[in-house]
Amino acid sequence: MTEYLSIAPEVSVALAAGQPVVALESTIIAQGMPWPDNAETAMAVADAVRDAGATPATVAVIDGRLRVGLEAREIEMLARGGSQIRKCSRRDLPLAVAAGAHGATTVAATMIVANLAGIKVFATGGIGGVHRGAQQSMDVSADLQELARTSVAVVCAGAKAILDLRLTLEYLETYGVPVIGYGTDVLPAFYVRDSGLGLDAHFDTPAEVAAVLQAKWSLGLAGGVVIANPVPEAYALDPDWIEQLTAQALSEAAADGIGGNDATPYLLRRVAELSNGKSLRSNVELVLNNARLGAAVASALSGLEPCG
Ligand code: PSU
Ligand code: MN
Repeated sequence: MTEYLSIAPEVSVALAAGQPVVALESTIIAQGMPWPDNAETAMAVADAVRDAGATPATVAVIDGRLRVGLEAREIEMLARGGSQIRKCSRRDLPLAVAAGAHGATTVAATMIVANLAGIKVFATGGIGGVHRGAQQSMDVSADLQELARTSVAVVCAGAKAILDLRLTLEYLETYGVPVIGYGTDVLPAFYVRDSGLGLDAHFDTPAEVAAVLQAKWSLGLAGGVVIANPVPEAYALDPDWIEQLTAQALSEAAADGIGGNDATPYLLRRVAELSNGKSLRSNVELVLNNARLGAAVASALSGLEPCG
């Protein structure tokens, strides 16, 4: 495995010392935001993790190697490459590795690599989910299967309303993935704090969240946990307005025949354009907010007995 995996010295030192580490994904850099906001955000997110007392570990495939902890120039390369960089979910990892290519890792692929490195907490913007119309298209993000099997906690602002959030929660329930509201009783919907869908757990401190992770993995219940952290009030957007823009982006995607791997990046980009960048501002702030919570949860977890 070390033939394929390389962990940055700073990250391996922290892991060996039992210090908190937070994994970060790279699809959000290459496909999730436009240049140069993507590069600036990636750096700011790593700084936010550091300021909160943990070590950031951005995950990507670089020249065919699974990398945990990137240098600034590598983050910039992925950010400039944008959609030219291969978006890597579970199925794509071996292809990118064997080809010696670069790849931006999704939530699913980042969980896989974080787990290989021994990192338990991962912070991002939003997870993939069951797409609207999945009854016909069968478009269900591989992120959900990964959450079912790989023991990494994912801090996110819920999932975008470009998805069918009710079906996404059903899927997670079926596969035994706890969805915890942080400071909320309802699933946040990315730019919006309240999707209207209730959750079964609500915690207000990182220590309570860490106790759930500890209990789950100590019990041998493999798989992830979704820690749903609403976008800060000041950056939340109007739900009706965002819904309208989302509906327009979805119908344009259908008209352009966009599907599969390209669906999520297309919809993200279109909603950002239609909102004159307001959605991007909100996106940046919610990712920073998740990075801070990720660092706090990783710190709380590092104070507990090793589990799983
Ligand atoms: N949601 C966002 N921004 C993103 C993504 C999701 O708000 O950048 C990315 C994440 O990397 C997620 C991926 O894992 O899209 C899901 O893609 P798909 O639906 O193709 O699995
Ligand atoms: Mn998909």
